[in-house]
Amino acid sequence: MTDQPDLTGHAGQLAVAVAQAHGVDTMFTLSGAHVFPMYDGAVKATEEGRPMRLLDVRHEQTAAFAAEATGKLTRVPGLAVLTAGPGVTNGVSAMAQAKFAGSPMVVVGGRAPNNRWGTGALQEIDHLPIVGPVTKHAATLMTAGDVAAGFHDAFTAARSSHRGPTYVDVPMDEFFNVGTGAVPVIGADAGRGAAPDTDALDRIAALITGAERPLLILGTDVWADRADVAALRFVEAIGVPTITNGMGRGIVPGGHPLLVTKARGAAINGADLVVVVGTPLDFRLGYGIFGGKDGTAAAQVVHIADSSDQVSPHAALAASASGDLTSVFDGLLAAAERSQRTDWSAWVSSLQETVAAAAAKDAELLSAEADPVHPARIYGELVPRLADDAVVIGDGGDFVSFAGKFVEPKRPGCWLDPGPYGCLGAGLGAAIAARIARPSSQVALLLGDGAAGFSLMDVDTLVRHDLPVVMIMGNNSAWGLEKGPMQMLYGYDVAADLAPRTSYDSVVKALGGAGETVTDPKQIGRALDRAFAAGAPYLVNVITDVDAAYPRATFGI
Ligand SMILES: Cc1ncc(C[n+]2csc(CCOP(=O)(O)OP(=O)(O)O)c2C)c(N)n1
Ligand SMILES: [Mg+2]
Repeated sequence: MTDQPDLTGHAGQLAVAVAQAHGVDTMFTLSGAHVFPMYDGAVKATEEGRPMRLLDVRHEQTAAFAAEATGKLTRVPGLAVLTAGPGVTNGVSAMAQAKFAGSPMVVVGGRAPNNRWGTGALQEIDHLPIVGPVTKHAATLMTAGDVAAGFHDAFTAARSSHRGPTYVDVPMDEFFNVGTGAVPVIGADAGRGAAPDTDALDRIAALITGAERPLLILGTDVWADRADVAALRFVEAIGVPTITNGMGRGIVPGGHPLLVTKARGAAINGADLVVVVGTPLDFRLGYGIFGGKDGTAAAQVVHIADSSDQVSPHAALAASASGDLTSVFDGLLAAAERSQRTDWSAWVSSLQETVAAAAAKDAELLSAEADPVHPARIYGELVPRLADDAVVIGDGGDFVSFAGKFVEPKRPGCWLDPGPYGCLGAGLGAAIAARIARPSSQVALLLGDGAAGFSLMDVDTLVRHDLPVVMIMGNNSAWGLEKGPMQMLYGYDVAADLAPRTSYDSVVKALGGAGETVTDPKQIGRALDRAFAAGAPYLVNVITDVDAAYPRATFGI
């Protein structure tokens, strides 16, 4: 970092200038006097020819989820500005979600003034003990003079691997005060991780080339660390079958012969070596135990992460490495090319046969004529209508699990799910962020009817800011992902039903958008065409069969 000459202005102006230096162009917020200086900073910067868009929403969770999604999509920290007290506490779930998913974002909080602290000022609460556990860095900047350096620290921590949410607040009296500070100049290499240990890469390359049935799993951090291109180069050069998850989806594009996500069970249970890159060995990956069923040996496991503290300590590992993931893939490829590798053709073709069989089985569900509609049919209609650069966002239970099965992104950075924190309600915030980050792409938000209740009022934000997105609802009139498991465990369910066939499209219309209810599977395609052509926020409310639950063997716990 080199510094430009010092800037003098009120603390909001300093904060906005530092955010802009880090590449931020949008501030997600909901009004509160404690953070007015941030708004005035944005207005003044815009007047001076440095535009900072103010995107005001209807619930702070939406602002914070929009910032999280911006971080995921652009790989530049998203910025949420939340007023003191309830504004900040309403953003806590999104911060926790960002911590779990390694999403770069900065939350700026208001704070009761220093000169009244301890005397009972409005919303006087110390936020740091609340946000500390859900952020990677949290600080109160006590004077206007601390703001430029404090914001730079927050952005730097958010964007450096392992990425995550950071938090700063400024006491209200100091926020309005004038200070001086340095505005940083951020280099192209900002946030890049450490160089990986070459001996570790040599050991891992030897494990890979010597394996008989290797499997590679690519996760969110491969995308976040900008290693998606190097990862695909590695996969194609050595020909290793690959599964992707989270933001890793699309790195090996849907339909690629080495993408074996649809043969997940066969791949995981049949592999003798599993190399996991850029995602924790958590519940989504069986806590790092692969195979070992029916008396067969479990696979050897290699874990590679963007930073050393992300290597899962609980798993028995044959090897591990950490650091900048582009260097990891390039280093592994160079080492692998120096040695002879085992012939994997039988392993790869058996997985490809399993993929083909699974795809054929999917095709039946994707064209299901059932009445009420089977949720899979919605994807049968949606997937052929998606362009390669479409952004698909999931917010729901079973309905989104079906999407994970049927939507295989063609490009990385185009799939947003809540990640391991699994928080319902991120949908509208993520859709707002996607519409801004990818102005010429389709944005498809998949909503469960339950999930929609958390954030549907923010259709108002889409309307006010002219942000057309297509919302597609699987409306089974239930919290389906809880109803099914409760039935399985108890033989009955409670607290799992929602009002039948609610006309959520009418809610969207009342807020100034458009939409329709669909009950006939044959009408879904035409409804989607109208939605994508509408140029306005549009909800296709498809009434689906509550009994068509996503098939699950476990509760994921
Ligand atoms: C904030 C939050 N509250 C509760 C849950 C627990 N939960 C997970 S899935 C689910 C049901 C979602 O229902 P819906 O969005 O209608 O999707 P469906 O499963 O019916 O397709 C619930 C309540 C959660 N993940 N997040
Ligand atoms: Mg539902």
